[in-house]
Amino acid sequence: MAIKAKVSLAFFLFFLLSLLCSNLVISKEERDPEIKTCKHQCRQQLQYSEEDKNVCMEECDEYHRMKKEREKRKEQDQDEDENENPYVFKSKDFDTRIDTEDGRVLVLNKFNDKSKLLRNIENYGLAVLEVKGHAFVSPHHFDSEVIIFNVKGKAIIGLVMEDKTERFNLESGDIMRVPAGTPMYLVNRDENEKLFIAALHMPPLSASAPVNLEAFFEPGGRNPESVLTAFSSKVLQAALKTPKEKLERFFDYQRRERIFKISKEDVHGLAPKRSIWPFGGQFKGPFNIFTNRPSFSNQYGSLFEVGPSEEKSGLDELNLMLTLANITKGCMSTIYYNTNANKIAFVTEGEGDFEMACPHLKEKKSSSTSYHKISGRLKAGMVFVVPAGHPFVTMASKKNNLVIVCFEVNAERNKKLAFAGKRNIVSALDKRAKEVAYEYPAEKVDEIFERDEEFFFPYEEGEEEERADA
Ligand SMILES: *[C@@H]1O[C@H](CO)[C@@H](O)[C@H](O)[C@H]1NC(C)=O
Ligand SMILES: [Cu+2]
Repeated sequence: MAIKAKVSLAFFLFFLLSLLCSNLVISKEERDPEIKTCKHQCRQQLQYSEEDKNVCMEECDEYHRMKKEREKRKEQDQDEDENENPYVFKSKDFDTRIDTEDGRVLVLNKFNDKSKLLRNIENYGLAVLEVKGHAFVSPHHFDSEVIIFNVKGKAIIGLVMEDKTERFNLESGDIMRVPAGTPMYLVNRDENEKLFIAALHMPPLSASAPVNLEAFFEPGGRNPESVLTAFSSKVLQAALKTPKEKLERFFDYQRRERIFKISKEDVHGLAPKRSIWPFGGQFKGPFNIFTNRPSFSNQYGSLFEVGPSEEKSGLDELNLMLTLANITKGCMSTIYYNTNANKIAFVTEGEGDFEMACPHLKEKKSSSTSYHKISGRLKAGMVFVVPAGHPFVTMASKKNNLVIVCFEVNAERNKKLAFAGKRNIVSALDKRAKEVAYEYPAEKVDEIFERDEEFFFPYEEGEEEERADA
């Protein structure tokens, strides 16, 4: 009996304590100015009955709880990204800059914000455009060089010079350089197929500062705005030699979105005219990434490259290389690294996996290895970054080919050095050093690292997991 009484007393105390604690939590929340104002407003509603007021105050609590939860989740996400994988970017890492019924622009900017490890590419930014059939992207310019890669679809691009516009057709695989400050517009010239464009932004030549990917739109009025509406009315009247009323009427009339559908006739009217003058205009036209033979190609995949040495590509001054890797389903690229280039990789098709070794990230738990294994699941629309010198590998799923478009910055003198395959840096090591370093007969070392295939190999995806599941 005595024991029972003690137990129930303990229970009672515990109950009291927890009641006190929960009260403490509530009063802590009450101190939050936002929830206080919210509840205050509930009490002030004259038309509310007592019950209405209570419901209203409960809603304040609920809202506050949701907000706290959201904040907590956000923090957790950030922690995970920061600590484990600053090199892989998902859709939530993109900012939506333009979002209309007929198209949108997503931007990945400020690589340095995500991690100091990405400061080598802090001056670069990536934009992704999705434009619906027969839609028009209004004329705009950037204070950065823009290198366009037409991932999919058919486009017309118009580039404005001092006194006229040059137009070009863009096909899948086309690369086009838009010099800094050049006003441009785009058209999806197909009625049904969506147009996908990836655009790398980098500082104008001989400048070096982070780019911000903010567009200067020439057309527009007040909503959406034209860059001109930032000027005072007096200045505009004088500069355009137009009376105030006429100008206001004109700007008020401008209600078009940044991206909008246009008529078939307008699309045809915007088609580039065939030039009979063979020397072309001021701009270098598009250069297709599939023009040159692939640098590597076998049944397991192909790698296409266009770099600064290709004069016709427009990349000659930019120290930039564009590559497209098409990894056959169920296959992988070799483990390799870039000697000089930092790679900004954009997954355009399929899905797969990515692994990279990085000595800069510290393991949270103590571990015998100090090369942090970075890994990530890849999906179309994702971006991953591979700094120079970091060995990495990509694998395609069994279901689909994995297509990756890469912007490789600092590409001059860059080499891709592999750890496995016909040519690899381990086999290339001189015999004496190899035997000293590996403490193994040279032929045996070569046997491990060499194989007949080069660059792309077959890969058994997820075999271990499947066996474990079964
Ligand atoms: C990738 O390669 C396959 C053939 O293996 C081909 O059918 C497909 O069109 C290629 N994709 C791209 C984007 O080049
Ligand atoms: Cu690293």
